[in-house]
Amino acid sequence: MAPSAEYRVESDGVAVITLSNPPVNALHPAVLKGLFDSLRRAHADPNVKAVVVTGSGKNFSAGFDINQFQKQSGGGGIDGNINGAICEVLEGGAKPTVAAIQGVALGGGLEVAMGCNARVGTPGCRLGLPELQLGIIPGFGGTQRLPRLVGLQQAIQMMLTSAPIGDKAGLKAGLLDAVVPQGELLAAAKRRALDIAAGVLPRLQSLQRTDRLEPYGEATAIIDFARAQAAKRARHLTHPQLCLDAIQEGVAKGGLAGLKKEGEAFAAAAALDTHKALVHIFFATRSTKKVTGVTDAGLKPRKVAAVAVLGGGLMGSGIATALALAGVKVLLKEVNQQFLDGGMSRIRANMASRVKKGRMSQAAADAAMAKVTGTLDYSGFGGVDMVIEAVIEDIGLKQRIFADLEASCAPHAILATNTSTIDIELVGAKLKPATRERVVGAHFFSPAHVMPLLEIVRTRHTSKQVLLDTLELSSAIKKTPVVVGNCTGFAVNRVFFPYTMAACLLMDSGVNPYQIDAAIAGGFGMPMGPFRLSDLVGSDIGLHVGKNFVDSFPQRVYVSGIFPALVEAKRLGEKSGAGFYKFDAKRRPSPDPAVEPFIRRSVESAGLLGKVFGGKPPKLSQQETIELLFFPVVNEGCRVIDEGIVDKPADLDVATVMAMGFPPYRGGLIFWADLVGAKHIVARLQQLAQQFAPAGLAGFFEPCEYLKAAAASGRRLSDGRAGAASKL
Ligand code: T1G
Repeated sequence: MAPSAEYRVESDGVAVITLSNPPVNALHPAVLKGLFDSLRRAHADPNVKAVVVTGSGKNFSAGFDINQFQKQSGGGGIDGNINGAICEVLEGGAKPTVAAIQGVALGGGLEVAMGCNARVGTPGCRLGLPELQLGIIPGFGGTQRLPRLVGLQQAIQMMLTSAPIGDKAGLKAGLLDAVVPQGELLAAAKRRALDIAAGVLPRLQSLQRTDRLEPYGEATAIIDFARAQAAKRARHLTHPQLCLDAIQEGVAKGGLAGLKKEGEAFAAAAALDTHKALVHIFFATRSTKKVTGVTDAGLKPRKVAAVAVLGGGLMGSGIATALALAGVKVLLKEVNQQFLDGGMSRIRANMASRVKKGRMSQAAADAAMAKVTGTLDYSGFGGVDMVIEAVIEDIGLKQRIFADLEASCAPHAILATNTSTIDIELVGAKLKPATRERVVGAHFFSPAHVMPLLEIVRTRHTSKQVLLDTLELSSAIKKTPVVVGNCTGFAVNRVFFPYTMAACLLMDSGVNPYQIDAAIAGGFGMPMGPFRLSDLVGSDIGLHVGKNFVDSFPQRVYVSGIFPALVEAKRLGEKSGAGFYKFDAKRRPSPDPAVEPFIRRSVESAGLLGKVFGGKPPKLSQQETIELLFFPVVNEGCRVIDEGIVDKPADLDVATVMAMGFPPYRGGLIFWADLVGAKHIVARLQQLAQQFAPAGLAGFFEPCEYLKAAAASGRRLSDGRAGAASKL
């Protein structure tokens, strides 16, 4: 159905304009034009007394059509004139207007609704201005109208967090004038519109209102506080400040001046790379579900209603929690009663923590908990659609378990392993060929009920149906899936192994690890630096996982002496109270002088200072530190693309953002690398390879063929392996 705004005049004299662009009625230019033309018709028609604007299907509107941003640079060709005029006409045109809101009214959708003289919502509707999440600011007057409807405090909160509010909060805040059941929505909106037309109810214009705005002094203090908060939370981002500029102008000089400023600030934000990066992430996150040769193969996904989880440790209980929260029946198996009790209480604790944080009610937690049944044997396994094995990383044990599963499960059941270090082909190696088709990796990230990514690892044998069903499950449990090929570390851990290694190499060259952390966290925008991350993960785990990469890719690893030394001294990180940092009772980190001797010994045994730097520790700028750590990561990312481990480069962007906290406003690893430019990355890697060659470490930096080819041809890294068949 072509995007449009449908127009009809009903017998009571109300013109109903329906925004129509399924599934979310995004405001495509044709919808906006249709809305504008319909408003003109309504105003010109003497039989029309009032206007109701609504959306087709389940939603009012999710705002401006984000696809337009990718098609046209600099704000997607938003036509300030027509859009400004729409809200002006809605607000102050010849006939009163009421918005009838079901489902979402987001961004430009809410702005259209706020242009109306009143708003009627339905239970469950969601109202918000999430533009900042896309690196822009509200552009249809939202920066001016929302503060005038709900007050600055709440308006700024809604804009800076991008979080929508529901019908109850909307009613309380004054954003909605009434909430009625879905079946009565149109009638209630029409009645209100006619009442306004008849003068029974006042015709309010949001932009003129002053009753909800805080007094000037208070308003200025709120804006100043918000500026400081935004700068602290996202110091690399300028668009939140641009949004506040527009709000401030409106407070100081009135709504019309504010609208003008909003237009300028919008254009400034839309020109930034941040905006392009965040729009890229918006679509990339939704496209990971589309996998070449799998989701386009004409198969139907089967519902996974019951899942057995093997192992109630940290991972197993987290996975069971995620499943139960989504209403999936869970059978948790452990080897003895004590371990089973431990697993069940971990799940209970996960639920309790969500209740405590106000993220769910006690009743919902109880209902989710009731989905989980414990067991010590395989007797119930015949009734499950899927098994997720999350036991210790021991190949012999896993092979025995998979043989048991082959015997106990139904022939359709998916047999998944949550291993992060073992070759999945080996896990299924002893099974019958038909069973091997049902073996897949389901790699969750810890804590599994919180982290948003699920790596689905296919082997050469995994069937398309099994992949499709696992994709379906990931949607059901609200995880973003990436389907990846089977290799050491799969996509995420493999791409990031050079990161910690490069950090150690720099530390072993005499650079202070806290300085490295500061460059990567505060400087680049990762949630934490590599040494702080190592303390979170545990140096013992890091050592164990690192060994896999050393075995698999010996020609391009750096092995530091620091990890074995820390593990031997039981400095495991946060869990033991000290690693690179020391931790207080509340697990807050601070630099630890006690780690210095370990670092000194590691620097001495590495010998890099002498071999590479002539005895003088290097003085690296923040930018050089970032490049030294991330360019080897980009290099490995390019190998992963070239080997067909990911379906498309954008999958790697989503995976690095969701699993590693790569700053989304940089667009993910490969998008960022394209902004930096393959040419520069190759030149720098070659220079580093040469510099570290005397220490036998040229291989750690040597750029791969894919990267070099892109640098030579000017192709973007995100273009993928042109013409090459997927090796997945
Ligand atoms: N434009 C275009 N397509 C959109 C869209 C939009 N605004 N919102 C969603 N879609 C597509 C999405 O790509 C997917 O497509 C399908 O709809 C279902 O979405 C002037 C400039 C509405 C809460 O930021 O938050 O207004 O993958 O898979 O989980 O100030 O989508 O099926 O092909 O996400 O039920 C501001 C963004 C725009 C809202 C639904 N608006 N959307 O979530 O399904 S800028 C937003 C969402 C703006 C003005 C400014 C969510 C959702 P496909 P979905 P969902």
